[in-house]
Amino acid sequence: MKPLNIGMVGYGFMGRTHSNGYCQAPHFFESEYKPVLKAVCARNKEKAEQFASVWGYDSVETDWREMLKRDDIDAVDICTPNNLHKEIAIAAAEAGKMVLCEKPLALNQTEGEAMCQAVEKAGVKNMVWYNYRRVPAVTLAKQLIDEGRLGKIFHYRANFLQDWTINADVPQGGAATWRLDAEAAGSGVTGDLLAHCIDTAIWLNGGIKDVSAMTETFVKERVHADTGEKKPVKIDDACSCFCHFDNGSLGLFESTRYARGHKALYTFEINGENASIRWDLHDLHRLEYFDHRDDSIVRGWRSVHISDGDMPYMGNWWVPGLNIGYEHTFIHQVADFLKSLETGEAFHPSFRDALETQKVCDAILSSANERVWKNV
Ligand code: 4PW
Repeated sequence: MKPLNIGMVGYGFMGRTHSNGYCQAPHFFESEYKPVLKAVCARNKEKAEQFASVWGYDSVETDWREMLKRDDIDAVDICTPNNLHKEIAIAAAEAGKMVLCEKPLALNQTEGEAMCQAVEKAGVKNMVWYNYRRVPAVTLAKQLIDEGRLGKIFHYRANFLQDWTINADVPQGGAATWRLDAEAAGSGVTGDLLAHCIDTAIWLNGGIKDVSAMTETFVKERVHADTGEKKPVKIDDACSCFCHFDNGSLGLFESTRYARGHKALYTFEINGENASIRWDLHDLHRLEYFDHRDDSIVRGWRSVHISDGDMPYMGNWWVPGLNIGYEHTFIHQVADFLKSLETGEAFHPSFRDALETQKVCDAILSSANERVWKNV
């Protein structure tokens, strides 16, 4: 087996999901390549060492630039806050490393474009961790749409709802809450949550032409974890948006962290002339399907349980009837990336694919600011 030596920058929640993906993929998916956890990099050495010992990383670095100098690192995985993606990704590409970057790709389109140019100029493999593409039910949705089962698509609607920032005492900044700090995150729910909906939508239903959006920041000031001072909140707490897709269908999206009762409710529904599908992250192993061509006496919404071996990815898991979950999306992403190294086929989503989502997010934010429709 050929080793794929991983150097990870950052060690938070996403560091754990990715590390688990690297560890598990070779146990369930055959490949010439095997990820090797070579180094984890973080400014706090003690925490990095603790992380390294839990996940089995061989070594620890405290400066990512030093890690990039190492010959024993093939791929750099960026799990830092969003404001560090660009600098690390470009330097990693220039050092000839593959670059695996957490979503969203960048703080904005300009940064994203520079990152795309860097990986393309260096000719290094790259990917962005939009993991929901690899929920088996979502991959099945892609298959059904590509087979033409839905027919012409009229509507695409998606929501990503959470409720963890309703309390005004939640700080901005800091290790756990950098997502509320515009300097670190770039935007709020648009880049953090809606970006997932947009990525999936573009993958399933094609490009987005234009958008009309509104955003709101419900809690206007929060203590900054670094300084203890109250500061204006500059991220969007909620975002609602209409769009036109290139294929003529209409899109409707909503993301918020103020939907009491919802912790991570990602849902979408797609309506075509022949059939509709809908999916819900809280019941992620099912795809709801309605086909108008069914005999009228048995026509209705079917709840397809994704477990048989002929369903996407499922032949590699347990026996029919048994569920898999959220962490498996990252395992699938690693497995597909390893496969793309083996076959030379393009991997999705690449930096270039993720730039399309970035462009839509930028257009959404400027539409909301200027209160006008924006072309993407
Ligand atoms: O990327 C997203 C995160 O930032 C995730 O998919 C869910 O929402 C879980 O945490 C946040």
